[in-house]
Amino acid sequence: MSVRQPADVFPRDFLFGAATAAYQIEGAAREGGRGPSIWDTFSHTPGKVLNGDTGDVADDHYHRLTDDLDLMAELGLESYRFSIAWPRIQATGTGPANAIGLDFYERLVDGLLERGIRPIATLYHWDLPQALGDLGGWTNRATSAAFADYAAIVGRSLGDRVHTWTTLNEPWCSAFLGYGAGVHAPGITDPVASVTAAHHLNLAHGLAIQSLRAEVGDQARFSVTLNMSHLKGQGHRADDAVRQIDGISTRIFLQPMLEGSYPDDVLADTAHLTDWAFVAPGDLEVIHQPLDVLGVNYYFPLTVRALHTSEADASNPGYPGAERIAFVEEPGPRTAMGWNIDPDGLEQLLVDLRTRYPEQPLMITENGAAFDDDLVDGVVDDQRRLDYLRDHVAAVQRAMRRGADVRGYQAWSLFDNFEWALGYSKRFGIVHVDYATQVRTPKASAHWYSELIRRRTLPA
Ligand code: IFM
Repeated sequence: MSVRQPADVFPRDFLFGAATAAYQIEGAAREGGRGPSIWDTFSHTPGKVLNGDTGDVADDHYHRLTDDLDLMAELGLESYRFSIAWPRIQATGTGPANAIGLDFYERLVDGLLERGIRPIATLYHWDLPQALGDLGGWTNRATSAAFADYAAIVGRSLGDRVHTWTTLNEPWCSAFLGYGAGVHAPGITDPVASVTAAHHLNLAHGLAIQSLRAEVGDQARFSVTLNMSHLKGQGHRADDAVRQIDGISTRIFLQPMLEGSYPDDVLADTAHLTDWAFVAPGDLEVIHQPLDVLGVNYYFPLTVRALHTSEADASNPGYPGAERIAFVEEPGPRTAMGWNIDPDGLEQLLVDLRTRYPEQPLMITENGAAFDDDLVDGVVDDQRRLDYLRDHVAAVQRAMRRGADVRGYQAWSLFDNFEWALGYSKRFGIVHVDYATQVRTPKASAHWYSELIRRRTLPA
């Protein structure tokens, strides 16, 4: 006789975990044979990162691995999503593997497994080896091939122990913040370069899945993580405004990956910029690989509107081709990033994905909030983050009741860390990090999250 779980209990195999990324927490930037990445260069360039912050030390996780693993176990995490720093494995992005770098991730993965925590490994969370950056980075097709070689190296050594492999984290940020808006490394502001980079990231994803599958076979699951928003339209031609932003931010990745084609409307919207000659015959077949899981990073909704003919073009360097679309500031509660808080947006996003790709399992690979925390007498009472997490987990549950096949939830982030161009000014962690002493203090949200994982149900 099967025992049915009550509808408000998360399934046993639903993975509750937390996420981080290498450059944001590891530090040890010049140790163990690690080569420089484009983020080392960018953060060391005056004026690029707030307060001149860099990832040189970050959370010093590289040296505190065992204590950090113990903390994850104390919190009861069922999974841990981390990224592998490509320049630790290949200092210049090509050539033989660096044994010291591989050893660090072997110790991380083995340490997770010893504690009963499933490893979810991301191959690329933005720290491209600088030597590849010097050759054009993601505008250079050769970078995609180099990425496949790197994937094979890592797959060969860790493949049998990683639960889920993720190729890229948020390729929109890599392509459009890195090569279009220039606010992320490598800091280039060229719309054509940004669209070219998007294609080479797609190609890298497909090639890496092929390499990983060849090395790992059926022993792991394979995925990619996209940042997605819930889009709302306003004003005249509201649907068109949503369509354009959705196209250049999400469907430019999702459709080639899951359907093997670029959206016609994205090709048309960008036709004045590029003829897409960088797409070679056969590329779309390579990009179109079956995915065991699609990773969803959700933080906020976005409202957009089409400009009237009397209005000047909008300045949207992260959205080439969408020059006639404006972003609308919505009232309502916001996080310290200025992002609107909208759990219903997550529910709707998941339901929409389920409608478009009914067979595709999903996982929330990032969700969380930055707030200005105070550490008082060893306690961080981050009620607003706790509320944010609780309301978004509840939204995931509602989406699951409406048919979305969601396999897990990874809170962003396990630790306060280096928030890219904003340096250490924004704290996303459920664990507070004192950057002067490196003392870790679980916040109220971490205690709440532990309890959720233990009970597997949201308190009424
Ligand atoms: O810190 C980032 C992370 O690296 C990628 N997703 C969004 C987070 C918050 O901005």
